[in-house]
Amino acid sequence: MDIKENLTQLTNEQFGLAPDQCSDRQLYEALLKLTCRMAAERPAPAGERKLYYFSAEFLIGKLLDNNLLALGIRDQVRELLSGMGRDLNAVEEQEPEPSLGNGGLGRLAACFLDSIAALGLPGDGVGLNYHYGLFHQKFVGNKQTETPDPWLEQENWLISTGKSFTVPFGGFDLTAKLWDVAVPGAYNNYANRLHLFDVEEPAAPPESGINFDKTDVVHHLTSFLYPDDGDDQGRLLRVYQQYFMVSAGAQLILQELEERGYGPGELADHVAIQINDTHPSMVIPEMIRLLTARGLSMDDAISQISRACAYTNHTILAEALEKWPVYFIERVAPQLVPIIRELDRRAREVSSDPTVAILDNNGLVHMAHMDIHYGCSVNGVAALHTEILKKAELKAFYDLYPDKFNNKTNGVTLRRWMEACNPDLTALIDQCIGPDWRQNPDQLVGLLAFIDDEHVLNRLLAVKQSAKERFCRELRDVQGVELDPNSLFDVQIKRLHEYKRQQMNALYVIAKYLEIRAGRLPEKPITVIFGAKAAPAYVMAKHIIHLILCLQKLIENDPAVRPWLRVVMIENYNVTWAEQLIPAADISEQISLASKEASGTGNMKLMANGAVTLGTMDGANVEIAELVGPDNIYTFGAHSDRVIHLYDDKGGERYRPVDYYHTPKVEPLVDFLLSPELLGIGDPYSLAALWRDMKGKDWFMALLDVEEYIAVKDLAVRQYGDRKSWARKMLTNIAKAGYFSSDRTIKQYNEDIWHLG
Ligand code: 26Q
Repeated sequence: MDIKENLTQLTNEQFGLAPDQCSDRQLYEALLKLTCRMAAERPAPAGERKLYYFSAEFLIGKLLDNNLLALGIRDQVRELLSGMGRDLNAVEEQEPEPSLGNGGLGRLAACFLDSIAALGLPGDGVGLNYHYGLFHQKFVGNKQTETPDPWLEQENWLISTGKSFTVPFGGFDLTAKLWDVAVPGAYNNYANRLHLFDVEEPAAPPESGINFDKTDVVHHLTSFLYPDDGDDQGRLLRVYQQYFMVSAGAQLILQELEERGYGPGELADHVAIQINDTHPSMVIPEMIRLLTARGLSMDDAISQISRACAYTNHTILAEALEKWPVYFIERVAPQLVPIIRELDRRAREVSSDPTVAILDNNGLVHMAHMDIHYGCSVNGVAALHTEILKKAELKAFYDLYPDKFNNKTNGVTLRRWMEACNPDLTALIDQCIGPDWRQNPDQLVGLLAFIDDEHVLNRLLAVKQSAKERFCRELRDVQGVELDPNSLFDVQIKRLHEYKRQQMNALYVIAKYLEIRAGRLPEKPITVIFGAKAAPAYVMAKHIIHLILCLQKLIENDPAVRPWLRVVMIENYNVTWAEQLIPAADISEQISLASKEASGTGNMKLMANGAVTLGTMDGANVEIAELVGPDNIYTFGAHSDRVIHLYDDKGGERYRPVDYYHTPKVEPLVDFLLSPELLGIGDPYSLAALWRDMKGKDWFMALLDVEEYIAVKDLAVRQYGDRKSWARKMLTNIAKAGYFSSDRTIKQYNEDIWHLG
């Protein structure tokens, strides 16, 4: 049966209507059913070894468009609908976004599943079915407020498997029901699965706000995704979530192993487990528990798990490394405590260095330490990040196990982040180099043959211009803000964190504001666009959002400045906004304090869509800079070795923000936070708190780099005026983006770690 007949049958069955009589909503539901069914019918890829990618987050974003593309029916459906006078985009707007992740780590997991399936490798995701994803952000009185984000509708992507597992918590058992989301592979006829576990009786929706009874574990275990800055009261529930996920996941692995005809003693030959940061680390003791219960000796169980498991580190911020009090684990999963103690005892036999122990003197279990001792691989997510892990953060472990350490520079799926979100650019690339770059993204370098082709350069500029216009229409419709699509779009989109230094970008805005007020106009009107959520309990991050929103307001109401400089913060920035904004960006802001951003992945998405990076030598920016060369990127700021030196007490040289504050260029910018203009708009307490912090603490050294940042950004704005030369920069960035395809990353994981046969 072809697509048209299928769709007609579905709309008839469900609504008693022909497709052309259906509302967008009805068409969405019918297409969801159709694609869900087609994907679910596909077989899993075969292989001697199967991967289980364990992650507390899978930020999958909307799935309809993505799945139509992977199933190879996107163009067909689009034409079918347009033949009926309907628009696929309008239908796709009906889909709620599943925001089952905080940011980079969760989105990376989603890109990886897409690539694993596209490469035809056997690999499933294992995670939790949160009923509310990351909170919905609203701005009220120039401040962020949070409301719950329900995404699960009656019609959704979850496939009921009928499978369930009993998870033994201290004092009670809980049934984990397994739901699957099908992950169809592009270019083949296979599909993998994203396994999402849920409680049997999820709680009713909360009455208001995002607070709930965190002690009612039975009903609330899967209610909410935790924000990446865990507040204390939720910490215990987070451990419950983690154990629920890994226990049910480990039981699923053993069940599938048995179904494939293998015994528990053959686990490592047939199973690879990737631990996405430390959130799933309890899978190690849990699997040991299950294996010994099935008759393996402790030695054999440890040997199996150690060959099967691999760990990815995503952060070098010490405060983000998970350490759970042993009494938490005693309460949540007491059966794991003797196993963890045994693992600690054995680790102490390998090394007497107390800094590599699993259990420390304060009764904390260091989850990463367990992963490193009892996994076969430890990887960082960009070259610089892995080097810093080896030389600094995890040096003691690197000395112990040099062969376990390896780098896997992140990547993004170009199917979602070019093909799906930027069809005009995709068409232009196809016309230049043909369609094969999809399966072989390195072929994008073929675009360099057009570096002097005026026609191609002009079309590239036109593609960018129309993406900007499209974005402006969307923003006007949704948020009521009108922007100038002829201005330069300077884009910083990522979680709000002090180390990412949105505050430094705000200081640039202040610098420009003051110059324009003084009569010095920029070469080109600039629109500074932010998208960022702050963890609800992260006070300083909220002060920074407040500052940005106050600047937005100030400039909106200033007719002298407004034609030259605008600031806008997108409300509720999420994957769906990213898909619209990334094609429209001219400058990609990647300005973290060097050494702090493990990789970044937005930098890759923006580059692939022709934005030019303005960044520090941090994370994957370093690799971007190497690939595109100095003419096609703007870099600035202190390098990571200097930053690391400024942090350690040994050198005697410490960073003191006041030394940088008391300079003629910087002081007026910082002091503007307390200007009558801003105090007239904002909350004096919040602005003063931020002012005090910048001057007196500035832990992430914004003042160290701000002068150079402003100078380099001004240079970029000037050079943007030379349209032809800018188009060449754009083209070079796109041409070199092939390296950042997650297909490349996954091939490397497979070759070096998973060996999926
Ligand atoms: C921890 C404890 C309690 C509650 C929440 C958390 C938590 C949750 C999520 C801590 C961290 C995260 C997410 C981290 C993250 O997204 N890291 C990013 O990973 C990307 C993919 O590798 C990198 O590109 C980014 O550089 C890195 O910041």
